[in-house]
Amino acid sequence: MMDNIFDNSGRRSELNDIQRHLQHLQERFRADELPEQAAEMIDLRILGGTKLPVAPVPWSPDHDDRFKAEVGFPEITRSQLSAAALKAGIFGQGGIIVRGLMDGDTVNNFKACISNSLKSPQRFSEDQSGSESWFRRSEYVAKGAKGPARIRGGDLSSDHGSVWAVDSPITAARLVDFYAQLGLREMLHDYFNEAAVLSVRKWVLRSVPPMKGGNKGWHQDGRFMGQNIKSVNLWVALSECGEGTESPGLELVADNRRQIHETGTCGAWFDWTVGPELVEKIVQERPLVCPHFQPGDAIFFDHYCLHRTAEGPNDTLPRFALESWFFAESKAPAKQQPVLF
Ligand SMILES: O=C(O)CCC(=O)C(=O)O
Ligand SMILES: [Fe+2]
Repeated sequence: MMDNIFDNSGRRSELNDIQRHLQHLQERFRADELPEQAAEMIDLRILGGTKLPVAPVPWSPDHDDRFKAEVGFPEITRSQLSAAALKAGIFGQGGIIVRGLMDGDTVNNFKACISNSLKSPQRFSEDQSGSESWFRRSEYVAKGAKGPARIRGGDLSSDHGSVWAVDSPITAARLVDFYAQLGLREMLHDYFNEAAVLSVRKWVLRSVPPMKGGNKGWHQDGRFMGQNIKSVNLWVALSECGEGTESPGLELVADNRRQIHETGTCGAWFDWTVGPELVEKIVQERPLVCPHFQPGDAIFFDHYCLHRTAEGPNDTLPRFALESWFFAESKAPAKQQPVLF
């Protein structure tokens, strides 16, 4: 079927056909919530991601600098969110916190989605292409792709870990609905001056266990995604976490500079992480923050933001979160496998 319905010439019209078909499927899914519909959409989203236009699009990082008086990340509410606020937040201050981006029912729904996906027997099975509702590996995901990195030490328990959103088609379809309610497609189109896409590898459902005394690497996602991209990460806390809580939050440097720091030196654990001694130097000049997030609070940042999972020494509770990296379609990193949304 997939080969014959798209008999137009040119990438753009092919892409438009896929988008139209996806919209139709998404509407049906909203009514029926059938796993097969969700799975078919994932296939089409990844297939569509191979047809993206590559012609450069004019773009400027100019913004109105509305947050210039702030130290650290500015904070706004959901109703204040706009492309202009995002641009001033990310380019002016290195990121922007949005309080109450997701309501309580939606938070609980996605927490259940993550638990169900983590516990799905199919996640642990050799053949992951079956029709189980909560975990299904699309045939369009690059062969041999292993899924998100495991907790250090290779922990494969079902209570925590990460799952690619594309491996949980129902969750992915519900997330796309959530983005639609936010008006994110239009907002990101304004931000990038072109359509936005997601990706297989950087669209992640997370349940981070409390690891007293653990230590996750400081990193900039641009270090491994490349810098010739345009990105926005929407990270949503589904659990109360961060400073003053008992759940692992996020530590971030509020820094608007566009530079990738040296990695693999200054005491770094991995070749892609920034060593703690270098981070110590950087935070003498730029604020280090570990925001206190309520469930449903979110932060937007891009591939230059230096951050890590914050392992509090007194953590006792897991933390659920959604990580959605969006890319401008003409500058999406092919290695991450772009995905339409
Ligand atoms: O959720 C976390 O702890 C890590 C998130 C992260 O590194 C990211 O969103 O890029
Ligand atoms: Fe990251």
